[in-house]
Amino acid sequence: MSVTRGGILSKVPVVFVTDEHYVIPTCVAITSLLANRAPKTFYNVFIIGIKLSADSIAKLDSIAAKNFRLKIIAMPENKYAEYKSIWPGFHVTTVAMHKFDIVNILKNYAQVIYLDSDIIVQTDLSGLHAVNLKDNYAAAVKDMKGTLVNRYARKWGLSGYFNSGVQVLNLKKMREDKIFAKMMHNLKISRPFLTFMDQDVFNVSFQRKVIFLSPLYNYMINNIRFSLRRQARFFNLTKNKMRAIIKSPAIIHYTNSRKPWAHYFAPRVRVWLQYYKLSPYAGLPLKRRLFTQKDLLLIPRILCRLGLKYK
Ligand SMILES: [Mn+2]
Repeated sequence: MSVTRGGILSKVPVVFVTDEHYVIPTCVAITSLLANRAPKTFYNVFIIGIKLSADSIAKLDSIAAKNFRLKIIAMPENKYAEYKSIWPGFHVTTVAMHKFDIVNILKNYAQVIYLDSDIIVQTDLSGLHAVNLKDNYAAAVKDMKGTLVNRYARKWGLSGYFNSGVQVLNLKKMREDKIFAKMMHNLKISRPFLTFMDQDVFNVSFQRKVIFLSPLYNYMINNIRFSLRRQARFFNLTKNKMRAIIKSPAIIHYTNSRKPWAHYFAPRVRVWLQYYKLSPYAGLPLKRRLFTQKDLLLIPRILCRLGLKYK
């Protein structure tokens, strides 16, 4: 453990997985992580990078801060080709495969925080990293839309269904119980039914060995579709507590299709832009759209409502 003049540093390993497509949000997420940490937190950030361009690598490497180390782990192409030859018709996204593979890639680590790239961190995460996982595989937040709308918990026969975008992973226990092999097996047998594939595989493979965290640590933008009362009830919190979390979550997760880097009008777009302006991409214009594909489909319906068009 490193010792500094101010005392002992708490080392927090954080893992991201990104391809070229998600480099900008990854940089912005890291920028927010560093902007909001405690003075004694040392972030050891690992980027599992899939086919990143030289410019993207340079941008990631240009993020510099005290008590911070960033390591890009460039993954070889066709790493999972063997699975393709074993199972005909095998198809999963490469990013998802690398998420399962964290347990093997970071083989010297016992416990890490995994973060999706579509997030903003608003607090220090050493407290989250210190969660005692005991013999659970992970700590994560329940996915409200996935549970109530998509009914994934019922579909997979689970008592709880978590979102895989923010997870404290017990890599040690996962290795002991050969979870990677289990994940590959579940991927194979459940493939025809999967609609939300990598999150389902995490849920089915971990079964009930998961600690459910407060929504503070993964406030999913999708939850704004539910009333305050319903959110409070789902997470077993008082309305006041729930309101405080919605107002200022430790982690904002942009789970909806309107991503702030791609759309002018998106929930919590301003907070995302604030960190974008502090990131290595500041000054480079984003390619944002006014409408999503879904919005365009709504136009005829809106015109009908206004009496401007008849069915
Ligand atoms: Mn996500």
